[in-house]
This record gives sequence, C-alpha cells and structure tokens, in this order.
Amino acid sequence: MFKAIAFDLDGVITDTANYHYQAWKALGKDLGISIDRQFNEELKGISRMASLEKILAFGNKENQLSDTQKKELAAKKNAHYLSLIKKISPKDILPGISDLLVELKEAKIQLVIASASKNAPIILDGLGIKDYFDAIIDPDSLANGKPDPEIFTRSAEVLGLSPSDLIGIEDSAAGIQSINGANMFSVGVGDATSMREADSRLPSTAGLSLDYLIRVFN
Ligand code: B16
Ligand code: MG
Repeated sequence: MFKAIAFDLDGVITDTANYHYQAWKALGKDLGISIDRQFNEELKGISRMASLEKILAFGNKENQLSDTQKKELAAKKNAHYLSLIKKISPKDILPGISDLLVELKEAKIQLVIASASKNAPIILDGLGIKDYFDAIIDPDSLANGKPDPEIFTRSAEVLGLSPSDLIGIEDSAAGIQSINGANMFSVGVGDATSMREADSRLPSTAGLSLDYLIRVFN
C-alpha cells in the first residue's frame, strides 16, 4: 500500500492550466508570436522562465532580449495570470478531487504538493484546501525543474519516505517524466498523448478515487 500522494497542482487539482495558457497567449501576441493549445501542452509543468524561453525560441526571438527584458515579460505574464485567478474559489476544484482528498485523509495517507508554480500557496488558499497538505515543495528550493525528478524525489524526502511509497499524479508530459525518473508510480490525467509514459492513465480527474489508486498501485 502507498503511504503518500504527491499532487501536481495546475491541471490536476484545479484548471489553472487554462489561465496560464490565456496569459501566455496574450504575452505571445504582444511579441508577435502566436501560440495554440497544442504548443501549450509543452509549457505545462515547466517553470515560468523556462516557458518564456520556449515561447521565444518558438518565435525565433531567443537571442533578441536581455535578461532584464525577459524578467519584465515574465513578471507581466504573472501579473495577468494573477488577475485571472483572483476570484479562484472552492468551486474551481476539478471533479473528484475534493472527495479524493477527504478519502485520503481518512485513510491516513500523507499529501504533498509537487508543483512548479510559485503561486501554489495562494491558489490552495483560494481553493480552501491548503490544510489537507502535509507539505508544499517550494520550487525556488530546487536546482532543476520538471522533467528533472528532483521535485518528486524531494516530496518523498520531506515526508521521510522512499519514492516507492508514493504515487505521483500529473497532467503534463514533463511531470510524468519527473515522477518516473524519481522511481515513483505515476498516474496521468488528461491529454492521452502527453500521458503516454504514465504507469496509469485517466481521461479526467473525475475517475480518481482511493479505490482506483489502490487498484492501479497493486
Ligand atoms: P508560476 P504545475 C506549473 O504548475 C504549470 O503547469 C506551468 O504552466 C507553469 O508555468 C508553472 O507551474 C509555473 O507557474 O508561473 O505560477 O510559478 O502543473 O507544476 O502545478
Ligand atoms: Mg500540471
């Protein structure tokens, strides 16, 4: 039996992935770079600065901006993103997640947030579910972002567990690679192509339950 779950946040607990997309799309438009949902799949789970670099490379503008200009653009995107999520509330929790958190707590399973987002504490507060989590990994404390395994390895460490005691749940290809690289069981939700390397896959969070996780883990 697993002892803990490491949850990705954006795209697993709440659909902020869509707000990230809107904010990057608007910034891209300012820069004359058009991005679509297919390209956006590559940004999921990737840090703010790494996402900006990918967008600039996509638009063949990677060598045109100074570090200061890039920081300003990332700050502009984040300000837009924060305005989009200002009214986030418990009704923005994705289907099945609230019941799952209750079930996991009752079963004494520990819960940790393994999100690349620096905004994770604000989002969890808005959703009203921060107290369910035993730890939130600070992405600033990591040397490498997803797809590097560090964030999921750290999730096991902070709980004093081995990665094989945990399940990681993700919606991004980079995140699934990160879980697998940490030698943790991976559950992928959403886009089937992005989730093809997951140990177990579901089309939506609605299918997640304690019973489902026990069945696939065993
Ligand atoms: P922020 P996750 C990731 O969160 C998002 O998927 C990704 O699109 C975003 O760029 C990244 O967080 C950083 O977010 O700009 O809020 O620090 O999926 O790892 O929960
Ligand atoms: Mg995600």
